[in-house]
Amino acid sequence: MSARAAVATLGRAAVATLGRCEAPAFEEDFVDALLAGLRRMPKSIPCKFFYDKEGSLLFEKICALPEYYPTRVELALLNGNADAMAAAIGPGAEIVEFGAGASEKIRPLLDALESPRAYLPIDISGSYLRSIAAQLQMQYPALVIEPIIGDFTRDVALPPPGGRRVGFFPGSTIGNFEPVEARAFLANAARMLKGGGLLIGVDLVKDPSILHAAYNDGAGVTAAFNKNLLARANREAGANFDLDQFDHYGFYNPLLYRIEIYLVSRKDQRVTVCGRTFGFSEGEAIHTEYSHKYTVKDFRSLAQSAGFIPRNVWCDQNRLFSIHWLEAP
Ligand code: AVI
Repeated sequence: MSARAAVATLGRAAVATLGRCEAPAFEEDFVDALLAGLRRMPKSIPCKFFYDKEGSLLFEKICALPEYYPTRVELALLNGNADAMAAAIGPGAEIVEFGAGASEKIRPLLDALESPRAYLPIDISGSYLRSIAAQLQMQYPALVIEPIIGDFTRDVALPPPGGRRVGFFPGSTIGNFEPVEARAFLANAARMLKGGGLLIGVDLVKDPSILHAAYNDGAGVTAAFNKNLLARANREAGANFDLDQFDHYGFYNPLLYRIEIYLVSRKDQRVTVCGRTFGFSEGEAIHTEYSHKYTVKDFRSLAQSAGFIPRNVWCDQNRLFSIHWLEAP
C-alpha cells in the first residue's frame, strides 16, 4: 500500500500508531513525494511542493524583487496590451486560469474582455482560492466566478463548458515542466479548450547573467524559498533537516535553456524523515526545480506540435518575456 493510500484508508491516528509520521491527511502527497524523492538518485523534491503557506508568501516576495523581472514585465505586458488580447480572445469567453494564486494578472484582462461569461480559477490551495474569488466577486459582481480546487498538473474535473473556453496560464509556470511534460500539458489543454484557446506567459532565453541574478537575489529570498522545502519537511513530515547545513544553488544551464535549482549538503550528514534515515554526503545535491526558458520560435513550435495554432505574441522591448495567444482548433 502506498503511503498516500495508507493515510487515506487508515486516517491520521491509525497512521501514527503504525509508526508513520503524523502528517495531516491533506499533506499526504507531499510526504509520499518527499520519501520517494529522497530515495531516488540523484535525490529530488518536486517543485510544486514549494507552495505551502510559507512558500507562497516567499514566492510573493520573489515576485517583488528587483532581480526577478518576470512578474513585473508580464504585468506590464498585460496592462499595455489587454485590449489586443481581449480582441484576440473574443466576446463571451469562459476563462479558466491554471494555478490562479492571487489572481492579480487576470484583472487587466477582465477589465478589457467583452462580456466574459465566467471565470474559473483553478488552484491547489482551497481556502486561499475561495478568499481571492470572494474579493474578485465584489469587484466584478456580474461575472460568474467558480473557483475550482485542484492540482492543474493532474486531471481536474471542470463543469461542462457554458461557452467558448479560454485558458489563462501566466507566470511562465510552463517553464517548470520538463519539455515532454510541457508538451503533454499543452496537448491536454488544446483538447480541453477546443474551439477556444490559451493565453500563456513564457519566459524567454536571454543573457545568462540576467537569469542568474533572478534566481540568486541579493536579499536571499530565493534561497529561503528553496530551503522552505526542508522547513516544510520538518513541519509536516517529522523531519529534522538543519537548514544551515544546506546551501541554495541555482544556475543557468545554456545547453538545456534552463535554470536548475538544488539544495546542496554542506557536509556528510544523516537526516530523519518520517522515521526513515537518509544519508547525505558533503556536496550532494537535492534537485528542486527546473525553470525552462524558450525562444519565441521554439515555444510556437512546441505549441503547434501539441495541437494549437500559434497566433499573436506580445514581448517587451528588451525581449525578456512573452505572452502567446494560441488558438485551439
Ligand atoms: C513559478 N515559477 C514560474 C517560478 C520560476 O521562475 O520558475 C518559480 C521560481 N523559482 C525560483 N524563483 C521563482
